[in-house]
Formats: sequence, structure tokens, C-alpha cells
Amino acid sequence: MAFLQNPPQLSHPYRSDRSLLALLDRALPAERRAALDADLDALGDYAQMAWLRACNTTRRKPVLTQWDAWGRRVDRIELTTAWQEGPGITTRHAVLAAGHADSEHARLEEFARVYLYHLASEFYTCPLAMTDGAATAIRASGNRELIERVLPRFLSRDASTFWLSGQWMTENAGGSDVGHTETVARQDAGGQWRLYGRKWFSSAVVGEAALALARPEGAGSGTAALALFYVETMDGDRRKPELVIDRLKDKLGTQELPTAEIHLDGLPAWPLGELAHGVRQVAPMLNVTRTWNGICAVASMARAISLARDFAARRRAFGRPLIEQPLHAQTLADMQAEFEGAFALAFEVAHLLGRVERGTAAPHEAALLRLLTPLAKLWTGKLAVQVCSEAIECFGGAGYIEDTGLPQLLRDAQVYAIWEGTTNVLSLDSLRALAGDSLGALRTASTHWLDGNDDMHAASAIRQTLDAAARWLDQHAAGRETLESGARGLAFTLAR
Ligand code: MFK
Ligand code: FAD
Repeated sequence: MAFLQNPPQLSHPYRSDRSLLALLDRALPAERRAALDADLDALGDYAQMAWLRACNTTRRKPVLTQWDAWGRRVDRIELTTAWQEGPGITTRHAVLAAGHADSEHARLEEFARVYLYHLASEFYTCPLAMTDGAATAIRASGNRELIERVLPRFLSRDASTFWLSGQWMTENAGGSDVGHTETVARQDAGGQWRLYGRKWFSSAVVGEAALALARPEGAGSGTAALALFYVETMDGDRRKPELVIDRLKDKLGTQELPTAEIHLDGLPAWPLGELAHGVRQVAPMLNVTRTWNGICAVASMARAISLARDFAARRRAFGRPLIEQPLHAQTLADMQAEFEGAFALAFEVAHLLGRVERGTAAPHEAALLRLLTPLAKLWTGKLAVQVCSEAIECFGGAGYIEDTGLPQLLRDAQVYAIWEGTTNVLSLDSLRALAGDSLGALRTASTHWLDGNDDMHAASAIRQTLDAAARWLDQHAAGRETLESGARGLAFTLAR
């Protein structure tokens, strides 16, 4: 019988993840820790089942049918199995609802669920992130009517009442630079606001609602003149006729996620607050979805490393299993070290977000969160590509072959650095944060982190890095061009 290689097996993503178990044991009071266990165990089971299912079935993509047999415009989207299961899994395991519970640990408990669910969900986590962000921005707006209408739906524990929200910002003329938004908001004779324009990337097009940036008619140009609107997409079972799906994008990765180009032709809309400064109003949403991005990026790294480690015990070369080859073992250890740093940073942001939202944070921690959010997003986004690429090489030629399921890890990882603000845009956002007192906050925080840690080398390296960053910022305070061109280097240094 000719040799046949055993494929890699996915160990239980929850019970075998030492980083996650250690974090939760350390950070949560015993009672909350115990209460969390059943959901995480079930999400780990689901992830393991989903991996096996993906290995044993032909991959599907969402399919858009624009017209029915009789010529009616229907814009119907057929979803993959994991997407059809999304509302049930989300509501049963409180993936979103957990984050809005009344506890400083709520966000950590939410993001532990997100971390385990992400890959099995086939990026259903993308619209979930936007729904979470929309709930957060609507709550921050103080708009009582909207809060009462949508939060029970966005945070529902019942799939039959659960709604997804999109985030409609990007247009042809501006994704990073939304100041070029061309979508116009106009009031009709009855005083109802309606949106007219084209949104170029809409990843939750199957959702029931969205937050959209638009320029009220007659308002000036630029970012400050944009307003933020809430829209609904459905009339009962039918998509509203004022929302037209032009096509689904054909993407490098995230292929199960239906990302659409859409037209708005008078879609009814409601302003969240004042009819200007829409970006300021959408910022809580951006910061929440960026936190999701960091957690999902580390989830991709965890999956890639877990499979590569398992394979290293099964595959033999030059007389012994790969894991016993010192250089292969070192390669895996280096990946694990990078992952653990990224994991710590992403979950620090998640926990911090919960404390800041619940008012239990220390005085410096709001500024710290403002800085760490873009740093964690940009750093984990880049690292996910690097780690997934290295993991693919760990399988040799098999890593390059589609039906092993491995190439998808790398293709999907490329998105983390692009959406929700590219690496450069997030580096510039960290400069925005550094214009406040966030470097001081980082210094205070690192003193706490190092408290009781007798690694003198690490302590002095961190101090030197922060001193150098402060000197560099002082030196170039007046030179915007130099500040911007160095922003990525500074952001990477601080994140690391
Ligand atoms: C599976 C993983 C889950 C992830 C799901 C992802 C789903 C993907 C969906 C998307 O990609 S949605 C589209 C996301 N688009 C972006 O992220 C846009 C990227 N561009 C930026 O981030 C720009 O920096 C931004 C448009 C926000 C601002 O650029 P501008 O036009 O130069 O505006 P400006 O004047 O700097 O900022 C306007 C206001 O917002 C200012 O406040 P004031 O009005 O009070 O002066 C800023 O301080 C404030 N602001 C901007 N970014 C902020 C912020 N405030 C708090 N936090 C921030 N991050
Ligand atoms: P550009 O802004 O044109 O950027 C091009 C390049 O220029 C980038 O490398 C960028 O870093 C760089 N750059 C831009 N400005 C600067 C600067 N000032 N300094 C230095 N470098 C700069 N958007 C939504 O609104 N809703 C969605 O649901 C959504 N879903 C998406 C799903 C997918 C799969 C993808 C890939 C994108 C999605 N997006 C969505 C769009 C996404 O947010 C934008 O593509 C992203 O913000 C970048 O904008 P852009 O494509 O216009 O690129």
C-alpha cells in the first residue's frame, strides 16, 4: 500500500487554547468564569464541526438573483450553510448580547465568544461586528426612540427577532477619505429624510438595518458636513424598492461574505443626532469594529498555528516527525511567540473597552484605549498575513492546495489590514490619539504591567521605547509631513 499522509486535525479551539484559558482564569471572577464555560465549550464544538464540514464539502459562495422568472426585481441572496446558521448561533450563545451586559467584564466575555466563533462563522462575524458597532453608536447618540426600536433587535437572544446592521461609509470617491461622500440626504414633502447615492462596499447587505453617512442637501463639502443616518432595508419579507443591489463583489478572500455594490434611490432614513459631524457620531462604531478586527485576526493566527502544530506531529521528514526537527520546532515557536503578543494586545483592548464603557476604568485608561484600539487593529492585521503565510509553508506543497482548506486562511487574512481603516489610515489615527495624552497613559499602563515582573531587560526596553517615541513626537511636532511619513514606523514600534 502506497504512503498516504494523514491530514491535520483541529484540536478543540476552546479546551486546547492555553492563551485563552489562562486569560479568562486570570481576568474573571470565579463565578463569571464558570458561567461562561458552557457557551465557550459549545462554540468550540461548533468550530470543530465546521472545520470538518468545510474539509468534506465543496465550497460555496453566496449567489445573487436579481430578477425572478417573470421579470420582477427581487435581489435575492442565497447564503452558505454557516451563514444560515448565523442568527441561531449568535443568539443562542449571546455572542452580541454578552458585550452589552451590565459588567466591566462584558466585553471580554463577548470577545472570547467572537474569537471562538469567527472562523466557523465564515465571516458572519463581519456583519456581527457592524451590528455591535451600530448598537454602540446608537446608544452613544442618546436618541431614545432609536435606542428603544433597535437595541432589543440587535442584541436579541432570539433568532426570530434578531436584526443585523450594516455600515455604509465607503463610496467610489472615498473609502479612507469619506469626506468625498457623494450620497445626498434630502427631505421629502412630508419631512421624511431620504438617501440618494451609491455605496461601493456593503458587507451586510442581507441585514435589516444600516448606519449610513450622507451629505444633507445644501450642506457644504468635506467631512464635517456629513450626517449619520439610520436606515432599514426591509418591508416585511421584501427588500425596500429604494435599495437596489447592483452586484456582489468577486473577492480575493472572505468569499462566503456577500459584499455588495448598492444604489440608494430615496431610501427612508433617520438622523442619529445633529445633521453634521457624522464621522464623530460614527466613531464609536469604528472603534468597536476595529476591536472585532483585532480579535478575529488573532483567531486566524490561532487556527493556522494549531493546524500547523498538529501536522508537525503527523508528517515525517528525514527520519523523524517534523516537530522533532529543531528548525521546524523553532519556526513554530516563533509563530507562537508573535501570536501570544498579538493575542495579549487584542484582548487588552477588549477588556479595557468594557471597563471604560462601564465607568470602572482608571483615569488614564480612556486615553489608553483610544491609542491601543488603532494600534491593535493595524498590528494584528499585518501579523495575521505573516503568520498565516508561514503556517501554509509549514505544510509544504499541501498548504498551497485549495481543497486542504489552508489557502483560504491566507486569502481571508489579507482583509484585516484593509477594511475598517488601512494600516496607514490607522497609523494616522494613532497620531490623532497621540495628540492627546495617550503616550502618558501608555507609560502609566506599562508601569502597572511591569509591576511585580522582575524582567529588568523588558522594563528598560519599554521605557527606552516610550522615551524615544516622546522625543520623536516633540522633535517633529511642527512638521506634519515628517510626522505622517514616520507614523507607520512609530505605530509598529508602540504596538510591539
Ligand atoms: C471580522 C472582523 C470584523 C471587522 C468587520 C469589518 C467590516 C468592514 C466594514 C468597513 O470597512 S466599514 C468602512 C470603514 N471605513 C473606515 O474605517 C474609514 C477609514 N478612514 C478613517 O478612519 C478616517 O480617519 C476618518 C474617515 C474616520 C476621518 O477622516 P477625516 O475625514 O480626516 O476626519 P477628521 O476631521 O480627522 O475626523 C472627524 C472627527 O472624527 C474628528 O472629531 P471632531 O469632529 O470632534 O473634530 C475626529 O477626532 C473624530 N475621529 C476620527 N476617527 C476617530 C475619531 N474619534 C474617535 N475615534 C476615532 N477612531
Ligand atoms: P483608498 O482610501 O483609496 O486607499 C488606497 C491606499 O492609499 C491604501 O493603501 C491606503 O492606506 C492609502 N492611503 C489613503 N489615505 C492615505 C493617507 N492619508 N496617508 C497614507 N496613505 C493613505 N466599507 C463600508 O463602508 N462598508 C462595508 O461593509 C465594507 N465592507 C468591505 C468588505 C471588504 C471585503 C473590503 C475589502 C472592503 C470593505 N469596505 C466596506 C471598504 C473598506 O472599508 C475600504 O476599502 C477601506 O476603508 C479603504 O478605502 P479605499 O478602498 O477607498 O482605499
